[in-house]
Amino acid sequence: MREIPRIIDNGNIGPVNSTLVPRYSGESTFALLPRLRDLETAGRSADIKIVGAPFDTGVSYRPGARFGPAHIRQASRLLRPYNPATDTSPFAQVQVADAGDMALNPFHIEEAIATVEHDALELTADGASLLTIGGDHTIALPLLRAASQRAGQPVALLHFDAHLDTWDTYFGADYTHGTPFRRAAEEGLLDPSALCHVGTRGPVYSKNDLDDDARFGFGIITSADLYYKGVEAVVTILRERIGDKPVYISLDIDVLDPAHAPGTGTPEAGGLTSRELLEMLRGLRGLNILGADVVEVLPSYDHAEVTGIAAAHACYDLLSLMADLRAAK
Ligand SMILES: [Mn+2]
Repeated sequence: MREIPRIIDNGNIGPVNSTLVPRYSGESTFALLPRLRDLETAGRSADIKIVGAPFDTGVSYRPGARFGPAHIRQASRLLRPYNPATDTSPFAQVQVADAGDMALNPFHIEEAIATVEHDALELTADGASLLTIGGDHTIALPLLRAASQRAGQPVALLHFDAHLDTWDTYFGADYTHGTPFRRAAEEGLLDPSALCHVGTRGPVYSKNDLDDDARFGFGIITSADLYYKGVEAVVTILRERIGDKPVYISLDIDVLDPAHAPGTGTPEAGGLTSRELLEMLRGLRGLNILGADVVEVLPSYDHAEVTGIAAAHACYDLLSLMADLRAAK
């Protein structure tokens, strides 16, 4: 068999050239990008790494996010190298690679959390930026541990989600997909002056949930706020809140309305459109983004790749922001 031709632009090895090889064939890496191990075998490194975290032992309702990374990669085959919305070519600006999946113990949450933290630190030890595809939201805690350790300070957090994820425990368990940001606040990983949830909605257990959340320092832009204020005004609020602080972005796909993301673990009516989400992400250009994750994609409840495609495109716009930031430095 002949060698797979790739797009090489600005000296960076990019996706498989889909004008020569059909994009539905071959290995399923994110956006048909090269594998990290192939680059390393060739003596190269990557500026941005995409890694899968197939893990869903922390879920409280529908399971299945362990299959999210493979599903998002499959749905990402249609992504192309130039992003007209930002007028950038992320895979040419910097070297981007798919690092494969972390090997996470499905029977031991604490061990899996420790593995995510370890692997995230190892993947970023050479200064690379990391985009993690989940997996359930439990993984945000070890990813924040790694991000704040690397930053050497508590970090700002932009959290796109239908839910607060600052609950205390479920069934006495501290580490679940509904509790990562309370644990992160308790561990001092977060800068309380620069935290914001975006897209929250739906009922909570009691008003105390909101009081606790505010005590940790979170601001809230609800899904309804976005509807009434509009994307541009919300982006302005978020940019003012974050400023130039190092920020981590955690994106639960259930921030989208179930019409735009049916394949998720705890769906809530009244959510964002994928257009609103992508436009908000594009508005964050220039922020000092340390890393990001996209979580809670469940292929078992998805159909027509609706959720997978939305997640793949959110990843692409996050990568565009991260590549542009690194290229500007
Ligand atoms: Mn969540």
